[in-house]
Amino acid sequence: MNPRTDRPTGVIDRYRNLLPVTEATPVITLGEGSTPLIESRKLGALVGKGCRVFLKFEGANPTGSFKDRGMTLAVSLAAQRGAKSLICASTGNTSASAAAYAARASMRCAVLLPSGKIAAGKIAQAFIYGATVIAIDGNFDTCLNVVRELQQESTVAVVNSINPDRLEGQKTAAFEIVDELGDAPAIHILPVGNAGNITAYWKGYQEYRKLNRTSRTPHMLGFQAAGAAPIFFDRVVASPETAASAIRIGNPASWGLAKAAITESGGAIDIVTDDQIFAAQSWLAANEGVFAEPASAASVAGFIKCADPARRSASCPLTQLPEESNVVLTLTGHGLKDVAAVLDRSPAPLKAEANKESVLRLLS
Ligand code: AN7
Repeated sequence: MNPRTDRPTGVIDRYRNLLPVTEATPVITLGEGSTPLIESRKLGALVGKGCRVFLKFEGANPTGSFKDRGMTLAVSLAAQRGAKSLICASTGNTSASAAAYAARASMRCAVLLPSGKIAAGKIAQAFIYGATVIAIDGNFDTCLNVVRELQQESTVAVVNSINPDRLEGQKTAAFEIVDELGDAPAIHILPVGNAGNITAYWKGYQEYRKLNRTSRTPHMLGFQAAGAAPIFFDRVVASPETAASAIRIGNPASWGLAKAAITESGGAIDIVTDDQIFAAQSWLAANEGVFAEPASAASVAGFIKCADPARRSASCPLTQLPEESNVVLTLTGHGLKDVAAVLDRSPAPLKAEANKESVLRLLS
């Protein structure tokens, strides 16, 4: 606990009993977790029936994404096992988080990134936290294959979500939601890339159900970008394409686990186009004051799509949403990670002379 505020100093501190740590585990933390759960009345109004919609804003984590939850655990346990260096493949957020927690643990960190496909803010993070940044001529899936090879040949700790410690940490987001709402939501919506997060949430909700801390588990509803939707189309996408670079993944590592989460929860996987993603990102910022990166806006785009009975599929869990249900959307990363995605579609600023009349003319 933080001695002055009683606030937990991170997810290991907050949920120690439900995580695979011991007293001997050195806790490498930046105070991640305990992120805001923000109600959107405007999204709630789209489904009506007294339903409430909440945004779990993971952009408020120390490096600006949900990855910090898994990274505190993965790096703490790696440190306990004596690791001196970390490696990961990434579409940007995992590398930013790994680099930060490695710095915190005085470990070396190398990140393998698809060349030219990482948002500038995320690359800047990898550099400033002191990681060795390696650009690979290929996509994320190619990078992860190289990491898998390295895993067999060396003693570095791999901190991709193929490391189960990552998912253990990430499940704490589900705990927080139940702790705050008093029960699990009816539906949980989130973007899907490498499919670790949907797997982790489902694990968290199931564990809380077994402990009787919830009366139910939610339907898990995942959204992939239309050009990078291997789970939706049920086949590997060799050349995934989407402007939501974080989820530009064609062969997800947790594919099978994600399918299990969807099936067991009575959920679904669906797609949204880049245009829908950008429209949702803009809508969210301008209507709720919440700036999420494009991949995160897939949650909102998906909710908006499925709130419309004419556009959702018959199997969409929103079709049978009972009255007065809660729906939670995870916003996985902060909008400031990728400012180019916004500036590229924004107009130039209005120009005024440095006097009152000139400004007033523009406001009228
Ligand atoms: C903002 O950083 O895969 O389905 O290497 O950064 O658990 O992969 C990022 C994924 C959603 C998808 N939203 O989560 C990486 C990486 C954001 C992300 C996802 C990612 P998963």
